[in-house]
Amino acid sequence: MESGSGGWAGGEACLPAVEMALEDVNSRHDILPGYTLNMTNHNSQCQPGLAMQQLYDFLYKPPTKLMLLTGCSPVTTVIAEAAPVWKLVVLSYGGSSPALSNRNRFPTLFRTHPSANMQNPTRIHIMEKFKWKRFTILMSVEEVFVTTAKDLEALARKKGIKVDRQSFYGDPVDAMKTLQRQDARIIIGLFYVTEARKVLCQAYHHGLYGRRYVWFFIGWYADTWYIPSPEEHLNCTAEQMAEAAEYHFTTESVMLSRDNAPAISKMTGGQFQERLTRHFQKDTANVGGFPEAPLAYDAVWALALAFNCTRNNLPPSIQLENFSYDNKIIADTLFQCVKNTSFRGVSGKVMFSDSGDRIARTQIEQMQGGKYKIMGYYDTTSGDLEWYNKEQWLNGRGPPPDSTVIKKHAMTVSNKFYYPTVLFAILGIAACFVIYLFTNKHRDRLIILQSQPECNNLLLVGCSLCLFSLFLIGLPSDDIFIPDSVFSILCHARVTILLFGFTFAYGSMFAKVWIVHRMGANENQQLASRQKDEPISASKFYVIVAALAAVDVFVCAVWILIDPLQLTEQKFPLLVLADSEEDEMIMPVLQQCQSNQQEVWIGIIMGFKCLLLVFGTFLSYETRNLKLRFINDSRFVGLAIYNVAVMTLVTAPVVTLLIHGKVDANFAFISLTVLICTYISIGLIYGPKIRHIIKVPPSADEVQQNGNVAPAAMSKVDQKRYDMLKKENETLQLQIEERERKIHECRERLDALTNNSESDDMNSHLLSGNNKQITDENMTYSTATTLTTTIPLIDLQNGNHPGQIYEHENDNDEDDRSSTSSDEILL
Ligand code: ABU
Repeated sequence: MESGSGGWAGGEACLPAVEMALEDVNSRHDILPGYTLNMTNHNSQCQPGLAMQQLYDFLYKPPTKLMLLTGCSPVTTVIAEAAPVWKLVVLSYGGSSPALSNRNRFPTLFRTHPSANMQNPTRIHIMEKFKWKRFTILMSVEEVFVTTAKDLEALARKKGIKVDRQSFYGDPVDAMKTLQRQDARIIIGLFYVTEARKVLCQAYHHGLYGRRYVWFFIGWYADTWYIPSPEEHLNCTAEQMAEAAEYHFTTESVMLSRDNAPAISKMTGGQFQERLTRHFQKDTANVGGFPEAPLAYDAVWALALAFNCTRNNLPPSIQLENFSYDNKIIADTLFQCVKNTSFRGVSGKVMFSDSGDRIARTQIEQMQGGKYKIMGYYDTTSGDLEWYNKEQWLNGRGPPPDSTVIKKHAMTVSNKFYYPTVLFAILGIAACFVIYLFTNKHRDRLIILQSQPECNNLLLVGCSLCLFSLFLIGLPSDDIFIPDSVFSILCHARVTILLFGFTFAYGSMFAKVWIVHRMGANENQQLASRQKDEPISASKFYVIVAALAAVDVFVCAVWILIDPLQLTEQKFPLLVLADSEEDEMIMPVLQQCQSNQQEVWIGIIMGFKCLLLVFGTFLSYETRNLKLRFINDSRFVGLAIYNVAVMTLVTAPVVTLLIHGKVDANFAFISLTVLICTYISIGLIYGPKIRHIIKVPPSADEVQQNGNVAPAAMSKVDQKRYDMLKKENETLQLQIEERERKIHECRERLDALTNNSESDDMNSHLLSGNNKQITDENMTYSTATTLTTTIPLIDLQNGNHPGQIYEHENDNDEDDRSSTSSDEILL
């Protein structure tokens, strides 16, 4: 009845209770009149081997025994398995093992002790009450606990609660380490009290106690069970054990009737306890088996009533004292009588189910300040929990979580990046809109007319789309949450909008350099030079942009249809919150748009765009000196293409390879690229036009239309050269006028000389010496036929070639000199 190296030391209180019951029964004349019940007892120390040896001695020594009374589960198990051999009924007051409910294995067993399974619904109910969805069972490898754990696990699974199980035999150190590794927080301990102390001590040393942990122990330990006894040599002091034991819960079947109505023994539960307490000199809280003593007392009453019933039900020829270990009649009658037992005991109503189990309520207690306080009762039959709301938690904050709370933290674009980007994007879109209105208003101006305004409008649309895509690329931001259900739509929207924006913006510029290049590269130079001045249909540009957009439409459609983008979460290492006392950790999660074959799709799109960028850059370089009248901004377009190509070809690998996973850096890089590309492109294409429209009045355009040079269509360099040559031309004109004046004077003087009646010889001599020097008043004149300077003439009338300069070289040809007068050359 007492525990040996482990087990349950219930005999300490149960033996006096049994003796009390025998005394009470034997004093009753209405029960077994003429008989006196005797008991022979042995202390099996809860060791099955010792118990079996004692059983053999016990049975083979006279007198013949009529019934067996057993204590703890391991002993009850072996005794109850063997007892049918001797046709003996076994009544257990201390066996709680659920395995004992197996009628096939233990055909003659009854018990006044409720099954340990009885507490499992209570445990599950408490888990639900405190919203714990996970717990761990720590158990000693004994059948009583293994079967209890199995039942508990099955119940938990039905309720969707996750259960881990750890078992140990003797030393719990390894199991405790595993609990620590598994991050167990709610732990249900199933073991005898000796192991319970070892577990508590290890819990103290492993830090598995306190605010984060909740322990559930079996409720039938003595109240001061956690105080270590010197002979156990635990490596923990009583204070440490008390500290670790604080706020643990216990569950145990109610074993003492709280009813005021007296039991069959004419005592109430309370009166029984008072009477029993008088047997002990020490505090009953520390007496082994004191809680189970009413069960032992009632077991004797049940036994006595069953004998009484058997005596009354046996045929007149058979007496109880005729019982032998092969007497089936008496054995069967006794079995039926025990089975039909029903009386009010000091432990409550005593009756047995078909499997021989006792039905009882469960009491839940919590240790608060070193004392057990009743928290409530659970009625297994009705499923009702009577809860007094007296539970306490360390630090006064409600129940702890059942595991480390891992809070997902979506890595979003921070506001300090998102809002400035949005602001610039809005400004950019507004600028596009204003520019469209402005150019549309001045659509009749030559500088607009000759710049392919339809194509430029596509640029504005494309830039606006690119800028708008930044709103979506920056989501989710710190302030803007995107529900998972719409994330996929967001993924597709931002990819397609950016893609089409790029195609419209870049495509419109690409179309211009392409057409300029085509015309410049035309083998028929005459046709090429004629085409230079011919208007170009907008449809040519539309076709090129539409072709590029068609590729996008095709790729996007196939992508979305066969391998759509989905929300995926990339998880990063857990972070501990520095200022959190609660059991919380942060898991950074990067929400991404991902396809199964993401790399393939990115490769196709990026490859195509890269080719376009490189090809566009090549065309821009090739056409840098070519100019078409009706694509008057081709040089600026070329510059914009260089800019877009460089920015994009740098950004794409940086974003995809180097800063992948860094949300802010990624967004900043993309948005800067988009903003710079769009702002610069718009600036280059529209800046000069707007400046010209503002500075040059429309009337100036008319003059140019009539054939003059259109300065606005020239580059700055051309304009300078034009101004310089114009000045030079004016200077030369003045010089010519001066020389003409002097020639005129010479002629006049010559005429005067002729008229002065000089001889004819003299006259003829003078007139034939065209190349000879004429000296007059210390001055020397030479004729204009000696002019050898290269004179640039600017065809001011040929307005079809703005800034075009023709160089006309007058070489010193003798033939020309003889046939052409100086006047003709200068004109
Ligand atoms: N209440 C004591 C149970 C002991 C045992 O089942 O072994």
